[in-house]
Amino acid sequence: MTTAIITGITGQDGAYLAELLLSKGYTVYGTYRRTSSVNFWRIEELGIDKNPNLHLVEYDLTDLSASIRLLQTTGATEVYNLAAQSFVGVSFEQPLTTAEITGLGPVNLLEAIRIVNPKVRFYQASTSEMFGKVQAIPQIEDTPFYPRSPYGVAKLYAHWMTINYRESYGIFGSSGILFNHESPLRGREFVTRKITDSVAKIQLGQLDCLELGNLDAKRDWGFAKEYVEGMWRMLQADEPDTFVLATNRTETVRDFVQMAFKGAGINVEFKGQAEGETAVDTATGKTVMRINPKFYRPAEVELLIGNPERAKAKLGWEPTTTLEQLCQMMVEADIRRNKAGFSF
Ligand code: NDP
Ligand code: GDR
Repeated sequence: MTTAIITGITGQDGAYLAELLLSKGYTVYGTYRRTSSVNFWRIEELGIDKNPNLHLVEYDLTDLSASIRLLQTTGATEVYNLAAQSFVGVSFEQPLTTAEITGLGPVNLLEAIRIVNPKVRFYQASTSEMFGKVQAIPQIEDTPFYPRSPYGVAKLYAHWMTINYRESYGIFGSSGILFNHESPLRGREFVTRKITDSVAKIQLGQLDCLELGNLDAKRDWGFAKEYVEGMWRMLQADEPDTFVLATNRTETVRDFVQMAFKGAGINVEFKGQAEGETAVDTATGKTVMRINPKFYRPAEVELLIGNPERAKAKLGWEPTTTLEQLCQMMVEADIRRNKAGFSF
């Protein structure tokens, strides 16, 4: 039986990855941070919170001694580092905290592996945000990086440190450059879930209007459950490597807004331009989406689209869920939750 550590089990990917590893017979140590009210809603929703092979461990990625103890006490042979300050918008307000957690944090784990057991396999959650102001379309593993946020810069440091520990110490460190991936378990601060949750509330008469920032940003959105399968495959490969996971399709935030309203049976028409742009319900004439400049970012990543050819060739990984199916799944989950008076 393999033992794995997942840092960030309270997050979207941590929950899906724990579900996957448990289904494969793993013993899983999932880490969470001590806060005044810890929230395990995702692993509860997946029905794995009481699985006897899942152990929840209090841990903070910024603590080297805790990282060493985590490796020592669990005896894990695979470590999936999913923990991060992961919200790009917040990274502009908290650049140092983001650097400490998202940039330096993974080095604590790499050092712990070097000290405790250099044979441990390590997965680093890298990101398409490292491409930022893109230097090629579509982006692949060798596309030059140009991060556009403190988050992107911090992730780039951790990405190169993973490669450096691979080359310097022979550590099996693989880095997944994952493009945006979403699901009903996505945090509500991220744009897709913010949209589907608000659309559900509008459809149920619980909200009048959704407020957004840049509608022109284009993203390559996939389904999170399929992406965690790719993480696992990276650590089962013969050699450590860097892999892009993406769908090779890109759409604007505006397209996603239209798709989500359609999924809730509401037809919308976009009117006006720039800060004055709105979406109007064609049946009622009501404004259901408007721009609030407070959601604009100081520097924006305008376009992301990834080609996952290497992952397909070397790992046999391929996404299958379409953006329409993903959006519909999220809208339906949010309608169900909001109807029941519950929405995390
Ligand atoms: P989430 O924001 O949902 O989860 C992040 C997790 O990290 C949470 O469990 C959070 O805990 C934990 N965490 C934050 N700070 C610390 C800390 N100091 N010590 C320990 N744990 C901490 O992210 P996702 O699940 O969406 O993403 C997983 C990883 O993949 C992240 O590293 C993200 O940056 C990266 N990524 C995500 C992509 C996506 O589209 N989802 C794409 C590419 C990369 P808490 O609940 O206490 O805040
Ligand atoms: P992103 O995701 O920054 O790509 O990072 P997010 O969903 O936050 O933004 C996507 C795009 O939508 C635009 N946008 C808004 N975004 C938010 N959050 N809220 C709004 O109201 C809004 N209006 C427009 C943004 O400007 C942006 O262009 C995510 C995170 O999961 C990272 O951790 C991960 O590394 C990357 O995806 C890949």
